[in-house]
Amino acid sequence: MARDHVWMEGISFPTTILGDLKSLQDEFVARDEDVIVISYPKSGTNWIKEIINLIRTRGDPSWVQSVVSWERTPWLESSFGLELIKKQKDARFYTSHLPVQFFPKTFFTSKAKCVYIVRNPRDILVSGYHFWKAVKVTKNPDSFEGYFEWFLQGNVPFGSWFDHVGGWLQMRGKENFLFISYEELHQDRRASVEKISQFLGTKLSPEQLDSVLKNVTFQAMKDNNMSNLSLLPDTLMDHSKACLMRKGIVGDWENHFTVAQSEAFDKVYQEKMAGIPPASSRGS
Ligand code: PPS
Repeated sequence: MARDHVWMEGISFPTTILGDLKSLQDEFVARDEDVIVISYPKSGTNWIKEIINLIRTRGDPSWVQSVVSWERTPWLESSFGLELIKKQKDARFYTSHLPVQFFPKTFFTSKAKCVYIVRNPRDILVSGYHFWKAVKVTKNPDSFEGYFEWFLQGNVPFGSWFDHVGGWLQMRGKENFLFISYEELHQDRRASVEKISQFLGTKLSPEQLDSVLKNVTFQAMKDNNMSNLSLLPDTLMDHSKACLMRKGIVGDWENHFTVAQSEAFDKVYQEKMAGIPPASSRGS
């Protein structure tokens, strides 16, 4: 059954969002040793999480093959995730889709390391259109045309892509921030994993690196029930309608957008992103 969004300060969220984001912002204490993956939904969050989990285990896949991803790398903005983060001891690793203005204040004065993944927003739109149809804790799109408009207006989970990316890109240049793109991961997975492990200060042997790479292919993650979200409870997701590991390609938007939609998207992109240089990847 379709649900609606929850609105806070003009931003729409899934109904699983913490009721009190203000307390999270004021009271959560980020630690210098924390590692956080931050992203706009459908950017490749789970891919980066898997890579970092495997870097942390130096390529040993037993952890990613035995513990579900939302317990390995909990969500900061859900009460379930927040409780797990509080129980994590050293070297906490968690994740968030929150826009920058909702993030815990202590984070900005800490040395916590953040990996922010960006993706071509056209592919994000397509990925979200398919995924949100199956999610029971947010508003479900009923047509691609309708969802296209919602996306441009920012009436989608976690708000406008343009505002999210524009907000977080202000952190560019800080040494505890790494911006990486879905497209560069696709183009050169080995170089990207090396870049992430270097950022995290973990030196991998050639064998360990090979094992990370082997376990983060699209097929390996699709086949891993601990990573593909197939074990999410039916109360959250209708697994007959969509799956996380859908296509995993660059440029699927070209199979969905009409010429008119492509032109309309470009126009909004130019307007909203004027003056904001793209991250390490193409945003357009
Ligand atoms: S979520 O629900 O917001 O956390 O989704 P997120 O993980 O950010 O994004 C899901 C998309 O990432 C693709 N994905 C991958 N692509 C290539 N290789 C690997 N290993 C991989 N893992 C996840 C996934 O297929 C979703 O993209 P689409 O375009 O829908 O296939």
